[in-house]
Amino acid sequence: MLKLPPRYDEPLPAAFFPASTPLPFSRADFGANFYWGASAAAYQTEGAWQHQGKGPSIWDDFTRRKGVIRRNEHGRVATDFYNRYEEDLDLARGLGLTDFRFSVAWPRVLPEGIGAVNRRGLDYYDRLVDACLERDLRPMLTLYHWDLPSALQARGGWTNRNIVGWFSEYAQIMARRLGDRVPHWAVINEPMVFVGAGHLLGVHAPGRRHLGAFLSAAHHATLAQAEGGRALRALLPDTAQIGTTFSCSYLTPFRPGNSYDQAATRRADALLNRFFVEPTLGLGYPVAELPALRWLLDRYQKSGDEQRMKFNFDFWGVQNYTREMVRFSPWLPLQWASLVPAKQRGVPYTDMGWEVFPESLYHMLKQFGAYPNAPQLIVTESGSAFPDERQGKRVADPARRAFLQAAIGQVLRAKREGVDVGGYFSWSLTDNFEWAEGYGPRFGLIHIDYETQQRTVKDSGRWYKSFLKGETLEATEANPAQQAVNR
Ligand code: IFM
Repeated sequence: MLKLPPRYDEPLPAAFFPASTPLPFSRADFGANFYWGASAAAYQTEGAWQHQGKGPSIWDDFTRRKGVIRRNEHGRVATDFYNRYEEDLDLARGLGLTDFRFSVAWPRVLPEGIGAVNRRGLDYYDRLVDACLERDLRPMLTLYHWDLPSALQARGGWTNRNIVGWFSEYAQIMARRLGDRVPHWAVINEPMVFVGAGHLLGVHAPGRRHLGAFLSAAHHATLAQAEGGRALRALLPDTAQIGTTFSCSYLTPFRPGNSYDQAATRRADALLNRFFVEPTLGLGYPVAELPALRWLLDRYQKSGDEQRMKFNFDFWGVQNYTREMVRFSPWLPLQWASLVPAKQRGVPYTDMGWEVFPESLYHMLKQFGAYPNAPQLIVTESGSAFPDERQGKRVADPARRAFLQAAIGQVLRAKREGVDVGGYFSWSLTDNFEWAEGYGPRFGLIHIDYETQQRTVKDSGRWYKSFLKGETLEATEANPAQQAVNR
């Protein structure tokens, strides 16, 4: 049977707007220095895949394989951000954002991954940064958002320990060129996703399904995230705020009173939420919960690595979309746990199949903020995908708008309870290429018509704009999701 994606029109299910949302609230509640942004990534938006000397990336290669991406889509044109960045930055400015997060395509700057620099590629990012600054948008630059140069993959990519040095050289090139103008640097985007989906599940580039590849890539990514931080700090000791970003999900046992599910939840938490975070603090990997990681230690960790994995980041980027429910599973050897899909649980879900559960962001901010030496947290991604339709000049997206309002409310809730949260970046500024899902799921505050590349600010974007202008979000009947809560 054809499974239609979920459509949520007003009134929305109550899950969109939890009663814990601290209404009313306005921008002023977050303080004057809070960063208000939106995020994007190179492969998902730039296009121009062979333009002006850019080398191929593993995503250029992976998307050429038949059947790995929905409808065999690819990022060769994407949202044409490479050519249209000024228009998009004008729109971002028009929304009243203070910050814009983008990533650099490593093979655009270094077509072979190392060695000769592609001057035109570097010039492009120079222009992009200047274009942000001209519009009073503070740039946050992510060094690695998954598009590894193919030339480095040919040498083993993340499974080759030399990647730590290759990555450091690349970081230094970017710091030397843009360090005078970029205040916020994010070293790596969501290591667990590109390592896990790319090396264990095989659904992302480079498409490997191998436990050894996963463990070695994971260890080298952990080393690279710290080494990248050190490279940036050495060159930009006074000017840069250096962070890195982590995917995370609030996890609860599927059967709350069941001790097997409870233990499985602790293991899944170690894998999905703690694995890349704790080594930065000098706590090492969560081996007690995941004994299988001894294999990683024995085979890939060298003497001195515990020190090398440490780095005192200025901020952690928290990237959260949903919660997961965990069930004991005898079939998954690494963690003996599986995630029960939202569809099977009968709860509202997004176009990604992810449960609509904005409180997850609050729980993860609390969890990360509870580490004794946690740096400042910045929500560098938060968002939701729903099918949108443009009607003339309008895109009515009540579900995304409510999700955005509720997520911002959950940030305030954590902040009021003492968590040091410095900013909120919505994923994403525009609709874009959603990896294995192609162009189907739409996360943007701005709609893209992929045939004409026409941009249309959605109702969620319009609401964000009025919120950033100072409008208060009231607990009134005017809010469609709140109506559902009040019914
Ligand atoms: O689109 C991705 C992004 O590249 C990384 N974080 C999650 C987003 C939604 O899946």
